[in-house]
Amino acid sequence: MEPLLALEMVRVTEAAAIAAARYMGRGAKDDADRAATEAMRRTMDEIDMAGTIVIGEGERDEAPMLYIGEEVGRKGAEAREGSTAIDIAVDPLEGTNLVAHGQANAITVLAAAERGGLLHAPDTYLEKLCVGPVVAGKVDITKSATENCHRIAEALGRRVADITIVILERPRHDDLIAEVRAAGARIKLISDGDLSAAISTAVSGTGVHAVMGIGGAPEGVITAAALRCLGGEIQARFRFRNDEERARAKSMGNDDDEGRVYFTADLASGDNLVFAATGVTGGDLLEGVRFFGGGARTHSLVMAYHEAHVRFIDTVQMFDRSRPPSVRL
Ligand code: VTB
Repeated sequence: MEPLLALEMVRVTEAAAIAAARYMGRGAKDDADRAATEAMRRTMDEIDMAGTIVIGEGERDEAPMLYIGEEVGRKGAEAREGSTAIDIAVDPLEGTNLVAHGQANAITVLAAAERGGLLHAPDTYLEKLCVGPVVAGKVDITKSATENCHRIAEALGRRVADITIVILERPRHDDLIAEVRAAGARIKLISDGDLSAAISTAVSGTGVHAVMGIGGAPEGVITAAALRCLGGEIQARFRFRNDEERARAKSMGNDDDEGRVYFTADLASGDNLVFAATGVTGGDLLEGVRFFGGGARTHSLVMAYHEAHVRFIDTVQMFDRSRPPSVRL
């Protein structure tokens, strides 16, 4: 099922990217997010699968669609009985602010696996350390950022001064930023979007060697799915903002111990992992949506873990068959 599903899933992220890209620079992040979510929801129902959203836009009472527990896919109730159950984690628009301001690196993204193959992460924070395949297994989130900068540099055969760490620009990271600066590494501060940065660590040529710091937990699970497909690594620890979040984590079957380190396969354990992402605004990893008379062109990354294939997909979508645009190389 997996390779075929992966190719179907990319249609979902492509549709969401085209819908969201219409809002680029228009200062309306909620509209961009809604457009992406609606397109994702609509396209998912065209796929022959019995899917359940395990990471989505929120709880049933707070999100109109792609809420946690929502069933997606073309299969009706009866057909669902006999078909393979698929769990799906979506982030219809990672970087709503980036799109609203016309800035780089916004993506639409999802991960899927057999039932139970993705951690049901609550909407809280995770402290993350993400690296690519060459560095995987050589870092340790329980050690200092300084120590990890040295380990990353050593694994890559570089000087610390020649590695780049991505960190979300937030007051909570002031100490981390100061420490990484003192260690001598280069830093790329981002306003949003640690998920695409994390994937970039595992794709050489992006110039990103690690992601450090605290970001969203749901996105951490999707990050894990991508890094597992690419042979990279995420190490993570829950960082709850309050007791309510801690209780919620527990009720969802998670360990509420902030000391526990989750590794890549703890967050995305499935063997039939599928990952798809499409660029909305151009960035380090993917090109953004380019509109032209009669169509749009999208750039996506699609992976199936078992199949061990990583595909970059360049798609031209024609909006009007009666007036097809000329397709360019
Ligand atoms: C955002 C977003 C990240 O985490 O920062 C969010 O840009 C949480 O941080 O990509 P804030 O609450 O401080 O904004 C991510 O969504 C994903 O991990």
